[in-house]
Amino acid sequence: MKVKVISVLEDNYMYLVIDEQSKEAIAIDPAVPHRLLEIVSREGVRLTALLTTHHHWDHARGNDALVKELPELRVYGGDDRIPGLTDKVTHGQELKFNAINVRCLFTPCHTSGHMCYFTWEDDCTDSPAVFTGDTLFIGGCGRFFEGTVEQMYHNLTEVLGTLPLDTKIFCGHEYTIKNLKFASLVEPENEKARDDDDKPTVPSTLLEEFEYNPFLRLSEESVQKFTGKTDPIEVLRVLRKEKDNFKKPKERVLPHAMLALEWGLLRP
Ligand code: GBP
Ligand code: ZN
Repeated sequence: MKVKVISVLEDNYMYLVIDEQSKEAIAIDPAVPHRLLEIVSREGVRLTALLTTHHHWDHARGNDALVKELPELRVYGGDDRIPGLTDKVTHGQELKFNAINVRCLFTPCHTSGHMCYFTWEDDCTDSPAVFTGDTLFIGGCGRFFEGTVEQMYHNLTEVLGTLPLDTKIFCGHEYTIKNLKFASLVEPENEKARDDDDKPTVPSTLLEEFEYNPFLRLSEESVQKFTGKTDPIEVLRVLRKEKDNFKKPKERVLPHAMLALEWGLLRP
């Protein structure tokens, strides 16, 4: 199983997953059809299915054009708002595309019909992979547009957090640098939360995420201290609220500098 990572639009990822034996492939969130088709033909593979994580246009808007081009395509997803949907999937449902196995994981909250897709290959020693759309990012998580903190807690701890630790994480957006800036604000003492530019983008692994992603570290004392809460759901609620407001890190520093000036601690 080979995963081609394709950067599109401002900061989205779409993915082409290839079964090298059969030369058949499936795509995850193919938002820019002509880019996908270019790669499909360059790789010499046959595209058989689209897996859509959620209905947002920057993930799902390519479906119609692809189905027009390749009318046999199956379109999987968990939300009726997904264009071209042919197969609505449910939690735990397993799909098979030659040697590629997919388990659908229902993770509502970013949108009410969000699905993640856990994949592994038959008779293969490779690590499994999970396509997390806008539920889990490298170093962060998705906004709660259509769901509750309780749902995201369940998604992060029970659904994604219990996958094998070596599972590769392929997410829907490249937000890593900004997420790690927030992570090092939450846990300044956590070496792993540093916002070095050479930090991995996709894929990371679940084990790595447990080391620096504050949204998967709700029981850590440092994260509890930052949020002023101990109940993990409350910790998550505060973390998400802080991240929603975490726009321009410099603005957070500025008021302190102004105060220091006022107090005569700094020379203008
Ligand atoms: C930033 O802060 O860098 N660019 C901004 C954030 C996923 S995309 C943009 C943002 O809010 N991104 C969404 C998110 O969940 N971010 C996690 C975070 O900020 O921590 N989207 O494109 C977003 O889902 C969208 C599309 C949203 C259609 C609503 C509709 Br309707
Ligand atoms: Zn989204």
